[in-house]
Amino acid sequence: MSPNQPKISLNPADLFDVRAMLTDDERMIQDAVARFVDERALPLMPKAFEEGYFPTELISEVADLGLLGSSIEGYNCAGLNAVSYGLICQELERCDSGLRSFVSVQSSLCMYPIYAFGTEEQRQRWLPEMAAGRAIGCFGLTESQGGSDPMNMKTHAKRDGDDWIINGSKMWITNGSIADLAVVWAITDDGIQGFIIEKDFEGFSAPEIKHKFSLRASVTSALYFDNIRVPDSNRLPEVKGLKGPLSCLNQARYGITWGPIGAAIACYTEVLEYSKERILFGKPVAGTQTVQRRLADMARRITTAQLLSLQLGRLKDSGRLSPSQVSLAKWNNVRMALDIARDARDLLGGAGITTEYCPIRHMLNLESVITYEGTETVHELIVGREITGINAF
Ligand code: TGC
Ligand code: FAD
Repeated sequence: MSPNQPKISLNPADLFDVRAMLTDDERMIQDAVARFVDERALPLMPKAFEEGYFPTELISEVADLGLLGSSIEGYNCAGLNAVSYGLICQELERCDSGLRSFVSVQSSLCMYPIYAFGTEEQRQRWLPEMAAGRAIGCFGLTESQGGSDPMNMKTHAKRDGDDWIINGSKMWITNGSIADLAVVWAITDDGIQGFIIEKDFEGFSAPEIKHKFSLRASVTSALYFDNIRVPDSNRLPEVKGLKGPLSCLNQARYGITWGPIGAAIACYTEVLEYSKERILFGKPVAGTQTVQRRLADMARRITTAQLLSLQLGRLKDSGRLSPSQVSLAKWNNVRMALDIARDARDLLGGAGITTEYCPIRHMLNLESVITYEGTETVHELIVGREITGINAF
């Protein structure tokens, strides 16, 4: 560096200028979602979280922005690349993990399997409606006896003429009670298969799970299937076996590597400003070595996560993505955000325990994010299996 070169001023929330590595289109998409978050979504979130509801008035707005099924080509979807989808998740989760969850489930877990494994008729029927936010979807894989081990599912579908009879239940299902359709994975004589269950099918119910301390601004439900008769035309014919649901999880987990970066940035920027203004022992608390080390550590971990997700996105866009790379990034980035949210909460002192500041809300949300879409341990073991060649599950 020449001694005369002017000092470059760095953005504390983007110390390695990751934004400069984005294309103009990617930056434009990020800015549009950031504006929506700041102006429309963020003002609603503390109340929604406190009172425990998902602000459904945002659905048509996220649809108008093209955020539902944004990676899908055709069917009135935006056909964006993977990095753009990641940036969408990052900005939405800067608001609240519940808002990002809504979009992840609709896009990656419900629209994606219909697009990838459905018939043309199913795509034509559901995808444009879902892109417009007029039909809401959910994804039923987890069951109460153990979500980490979906191969052990009990929900089953039995062939009956041109129909299937489905019995069983699913647990912890995002969007369940507000969904018009559920993509449900059930065991059949021919292995695991996916079915589209419509909300008015007789024998289907989706009661909301209450008393949550986490993801309070998101709908979480149980799904019950009591002798539901489902026509074969509602079966997803193009996939059999666990690789069906796991391929969907791959899409959603990829987005989840980006989302928590947004949550972490929200906590870090808020506490950075607070600690510069908080005067203790006659000086800003940000002027103490301990607090500076903690803030610097947050910046270090956010920077690492940003670089990880961007490279993951570039790998995905070039068709070179491996599921274990997604696992490593989901594990790293959610852990990073949860640790930052907890530390930011502490740096706010007593002020950190109300919804006036965001860290406690993000911290509580991230307790779900570290569990769903594969727990931290599941992702560690996927990476462990990749590097040792030994399955430790
Ligand atoms: P294994 O028996 O080896 O493999 C089965 C088949 O699946 C293939 N496969 C994948 N395909 C695509 N993407 C992936 N990530 C895949 N992983 C495996 C595999 O090649 C094989 O195919 P084939 O053709 O040979 O049959 O199964 P495994 O040992 O890999 O799986 C074990 C384990 C523990 C990794 C898996 O069961 C697992 O991931 N468990 C965690 C379950 C989970 O994440 N559930 C999430 C539920 S959905 C949710 O939480 C939504 S929250 C949404 C929100 O609100 O945002
Ligand atoms: P378990 O699988 O019972 O795990 C319990 C503990 O055991 C965990 O700490 C786990 O890491 C550990 N463990 C598991 N296996 C091993 C092992 N081999 N070695 C060591 N430790 C192990 N599911 C859906 O299908 N659709 C949804 O939309 C959805 N949304 C969700 C929303 C929320 C808010 C939450 C909380 C969950 C949601 N889930 C959804 C379910 C989620 O995917 C599961 O909670 C998750 O997969 C873990 O399953 P489990 O809760 O049954 O925990």
